[in-house]
Amino acid sequence: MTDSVSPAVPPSPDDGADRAERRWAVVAIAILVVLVVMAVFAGLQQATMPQSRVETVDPRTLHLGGEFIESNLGSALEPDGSVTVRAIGQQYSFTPQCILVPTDTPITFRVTSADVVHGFLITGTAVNLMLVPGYVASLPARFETPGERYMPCHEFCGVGHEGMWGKVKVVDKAAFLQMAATAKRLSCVK
Ligand SMILES: [Cu+2]
Repeated sequence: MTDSVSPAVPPSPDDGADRAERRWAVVAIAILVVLVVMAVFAGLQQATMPQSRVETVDPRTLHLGGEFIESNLGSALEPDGSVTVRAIGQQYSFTPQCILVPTDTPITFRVTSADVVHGFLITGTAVNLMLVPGYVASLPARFETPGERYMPCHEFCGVGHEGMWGKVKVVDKAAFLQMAATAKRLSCVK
């Protein structure tokens, strides 16, 4: 028996497909490995280096006591002259529905959600927060000119989402201070 008698094997058309298949398998496995490494890295990083400032609050007991009890919502004048605005988002409204703030004053928004994720956005400003139940969203702001602005929920939160919006009324600082002299918590809800 010699090699010379065996006929030459023609290259099978399957060979190319086989090679391409292998190449794609390698690519798919590489993608999987990258994703697993990313997931492990993100998990470890979250566990070892949590965000520097996370404030939690129990969404089930907001109405029973603590910072976000109804009587504490609205705008409060602080001893240092700044204003803290506390509000809640819930399906499908904000409390208070109309927020009153003064011009030319450092303002801190402190907002949370009583149920699902909502958005808190004041049109024409940089105020844009995500309200996640269980967490306090906080943001400093300042309004230069008086006027009325809309405050729509911009995170889809359920069937009534498009009806969820409030207003922000920016009033002259002097007028605000006058109102703050007689009421501890201010809003423009009528
Ligand atoms: Cu909403």
